[in-house]
Amino acid sequence: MTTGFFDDIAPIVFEGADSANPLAFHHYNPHEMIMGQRMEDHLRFAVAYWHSFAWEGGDPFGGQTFERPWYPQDDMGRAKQKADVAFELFDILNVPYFCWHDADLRPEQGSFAENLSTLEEITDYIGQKMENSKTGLLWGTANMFSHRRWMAGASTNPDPDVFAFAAATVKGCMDATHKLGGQNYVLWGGREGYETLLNTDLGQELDHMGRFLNMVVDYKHKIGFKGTILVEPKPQEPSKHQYDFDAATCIGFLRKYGLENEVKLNLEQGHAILAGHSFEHEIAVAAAEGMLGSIDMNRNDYQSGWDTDQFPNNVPEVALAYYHILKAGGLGTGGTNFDAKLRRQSLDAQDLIAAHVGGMDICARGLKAAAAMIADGGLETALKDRYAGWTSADAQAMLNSDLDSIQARVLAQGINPAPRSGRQEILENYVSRFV
Ligand code: XLS
Ligand code: NI
Ligand code: NI
Repeated sequence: MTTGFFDDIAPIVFEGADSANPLAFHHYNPHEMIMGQRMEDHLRFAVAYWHSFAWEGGDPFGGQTFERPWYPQDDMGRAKQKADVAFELFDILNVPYFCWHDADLRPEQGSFAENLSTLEEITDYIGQKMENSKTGLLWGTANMFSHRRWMAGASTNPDPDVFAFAAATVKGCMDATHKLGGQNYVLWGGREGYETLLNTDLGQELDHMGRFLNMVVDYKHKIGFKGTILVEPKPQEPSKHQYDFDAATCIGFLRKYGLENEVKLNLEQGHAILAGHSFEHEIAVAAAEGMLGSIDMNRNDYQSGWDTDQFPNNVPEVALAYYHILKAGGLGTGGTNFDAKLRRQSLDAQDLIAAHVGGMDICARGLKAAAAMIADGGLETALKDRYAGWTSADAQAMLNSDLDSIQARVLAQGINPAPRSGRQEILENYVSRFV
């Protein structure tokens, strides 16, 4: 028996690029082999519980626009009803994973003890549903940014009681993630930052955040959680300045606190843009350090300049992201999480399905284009050619010498570099052939 929320819409199937059916996959074919692996296993799609089921359609100027049978979300019976509907969506989409924050799953009832016990109850309920579903947990995380107690930070809060509350909360969320067989555990520090330095000891806050993350890693090992711990960079919003600004900043932070072999990055397309980067830049930075963990595939509105969390719709951008992911050897325990929400006028249950179907198709197109570029090898050949000088014995020896001897060699050999074209337009034209 279904909840009836989706009007008995049948599971979405692959119908091919020529189909005009809006509720069919045109490009996402889970079984199609790409570079020796099933498309489903490359992309590892996840539905974000918060945007799809907990967000009520508000914006800064207006409240709830959606009407859902599980609102208001302050009751355990309705939390279970929400879970029933969520698993119906997962089945309709045939997605391998979902992701949650504690606050998305359970009713908010106030005290820590109550919230912990309702989290345990709802995750037991979800665990039973997972036994009859193919959908697994990509990651769990704690919402330590919505409630007013977090307004000055969680692990970076000037009040040690908030630090304690945060540690207790993360323990509960890690336990629940472990219980549900989660593949990763995520920390995104929306309030780990500040509004003004006039009231902030930045150095002390960073030390507390580093210590906190070390405790998270210790606890992971203590309970035998095999998943990956991930941090998610974002430059600002909700904080004016966020400590986890971008991939490079997070990597420096992880190294400073001795976490470089324990923690990887969950990179979000929209956050990359907010930080003034492209998504592939963030992916390449993480990959260069062996810290590529997982991705949140949601775009911003390029005019508004904030994190609008829209489903992806730009194949060339998505293709370059997957190109760098494939080059890095894939997503590992990570996946492609749609940290994306409907527009607030998209009221219907069908809109929720169509949004995911479109996002999955765009990612499939991007992945196929990326794999085709790799198979063709044009970009790799151009790259090898551009760096070919470094294969010479003299060039390699230089990396192990010093300024004295390099200067002597420049004088002796009369070295006088001849600039070469970077061929950017030719390479951009090349990419266009594939997307
Ligand atoms: C917000 C973040 C958030 C994290 C999980 O901008 O993207 O949704 O992914 O807390
Ligand atoms: Ni985000
Ligand atoms: Ni995110």
